[in-house]
Amino acid sequence: MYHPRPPHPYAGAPFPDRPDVQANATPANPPVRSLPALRIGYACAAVAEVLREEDVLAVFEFGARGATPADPRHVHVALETIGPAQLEVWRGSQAVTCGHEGMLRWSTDDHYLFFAIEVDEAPFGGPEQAAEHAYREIGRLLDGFRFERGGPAHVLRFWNYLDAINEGDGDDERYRHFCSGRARGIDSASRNGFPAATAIGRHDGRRVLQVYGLGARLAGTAIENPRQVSAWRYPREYGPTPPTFARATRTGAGQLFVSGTAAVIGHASQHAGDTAAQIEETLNNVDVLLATADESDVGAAGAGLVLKAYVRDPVDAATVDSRIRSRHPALAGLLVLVGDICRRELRVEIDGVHAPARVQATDIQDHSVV
Ligand code: 3EB
Repeated sequence: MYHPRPPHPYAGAPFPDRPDVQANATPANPPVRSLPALRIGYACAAVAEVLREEDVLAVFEFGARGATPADPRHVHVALETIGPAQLEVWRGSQAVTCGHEGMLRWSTDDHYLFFAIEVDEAPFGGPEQAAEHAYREIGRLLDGFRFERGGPAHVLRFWNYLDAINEGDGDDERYRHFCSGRARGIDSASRNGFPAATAIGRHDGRRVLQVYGLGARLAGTAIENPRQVSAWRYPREYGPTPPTFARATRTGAGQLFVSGTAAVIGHASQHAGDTAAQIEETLNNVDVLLATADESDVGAAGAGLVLKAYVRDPVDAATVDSRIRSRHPALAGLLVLVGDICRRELRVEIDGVHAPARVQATDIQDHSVV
């Protein structure tokens, strides 16, 4: 369907299924071959209260203003919310330990590893070097990390937030600089291929690159979208270094992390400037991705889907919210944030996670904060 193009350095980057290698399995510590689901939901609550619960792996506080976090599990993302300030809460399945390691914060329930880093761009001279540094630091954490029950952490998912993502023309756009630095720094964090990702622009004027992500005891499997050229194969017109992410990651728990998805078909943006048409196209892309990933039980209603939508212009928030809810009335959660998408003509992007019914029944619904 798409024209062949010269191989890119990342062309064919494999994401092989790795058997779960559990180095120190003993009769007292038998190998655990399955992964409990990560419980993800949104809440309107006080951060301090949520952090008191011992299974909380991470709390993301969205909103223009937020406290400077002290607890390593607390991240403030300065994207405006529509309505009251909102929290996203990740819960593990047993008591969490956490700490700081240089500029990094991390937490683990011994199944999952959460990590976050904020890098001030100024000392690095811009988003490119800041991104390279952020990803190298994450790589160093991963290289040194072992779960107590054995084995390294495999990255499943990254989120990236930077100020003024579309500033600068052509190859000087800050997003393109970010992509170049990320590609150089991401080695240790992408041994099995690229994880799913999101990259969104903030409007807070703080030139601080924020990267956070999730690793797990079991490697994930990358899934690409047949309607879209793989991002790491984007042609030169989108910048000197293609974005290094997979369209989705299937986790060892059976959950599906969906990358930031926009109205891109092949490699081209569709419906420039038309939010209503872009949101339908974006939802079509998500549907095709879910079908490709064999999420047969998601159904048209979107049961088990927890989504986030990013709108460039707050004026579009209500339309986006209602279009998503009418396509997926059984949605488990939706948060609409104001943020810039990495191509200027794109007005909306969606990401999220789907938990199959089997996973929800045992792990999610009992504890969900939605
Ligand atoms: C796209 O399809 C839209 O650079 O990490 C989506 C998800 C997008 C992740 C990234 C970019 C990224 O290309 C943009």
